[in-house]
Amino acid sequence: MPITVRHGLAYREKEEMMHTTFDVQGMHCEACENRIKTTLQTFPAITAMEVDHRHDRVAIEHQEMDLEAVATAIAGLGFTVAQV
Ligand SMILES: [Cu+2]
Repeated sequence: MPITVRHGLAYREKEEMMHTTFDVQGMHCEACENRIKTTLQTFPAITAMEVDHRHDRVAIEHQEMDLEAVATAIAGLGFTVAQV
């Protein structure tokens, strides 16, 4: 019997998560937060998120990814974004 080594899975488990925080101006309520959450969920590399309109903050936990694309997507909803 050949031994099957699941490289993909092993690699995923070892991969370090990265954390990025964006300063997002223009969120006023939970509905704004939810619009951003829905958009963030379209990025498979994002594994966790915290969207806080009270502190103008969007924090994500993610794998290697194009952060500029995330900023552009949030800006596309009508918010002003800066990476902290
Ligand atoms: Cu709102």
